[in-house]
Amino acid sequence: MPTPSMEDYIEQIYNLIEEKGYARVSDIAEALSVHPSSVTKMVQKLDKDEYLVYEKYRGFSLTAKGKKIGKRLVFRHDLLEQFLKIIGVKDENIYKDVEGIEHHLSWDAIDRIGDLVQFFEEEPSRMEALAEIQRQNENAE
Ligand SMILES: [Mn+2]
Repeated sequence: MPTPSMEDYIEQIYNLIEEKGYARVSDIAEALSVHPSSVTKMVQKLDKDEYLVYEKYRGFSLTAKGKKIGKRLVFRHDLLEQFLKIIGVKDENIYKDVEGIEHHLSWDAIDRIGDLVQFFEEEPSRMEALAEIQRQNENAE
């Protein structure tokens, strides 16, 4: 298993703080399916880089810098989920697929995907036209 990146950690810490008001090593380890010792190591690095403030035994809080990036990461994750849903990806695949691609796209690509999501949402007939193509392709298989 590849080591989850700093982005994954910041994203999960942001989500945990939003949901519960705090993030502990054990919560982060569970959210990312990693060993607590990996969390401790990464948290120290994130502390050093000023994304969060690490207080032993008390959990962490994100700095302004950490919050700002956390917010963008969660926005990106949610946008990509929306995008995959719109293009017809099965619900069961969406979370894993987003986790797989989210760190590898430029912010330019994210913004263009945002345009595309808007393009479909503004006019439901566009989604219907796409669904029609998908039905045709399914039937042709
Ligand atoms: Mn994610």
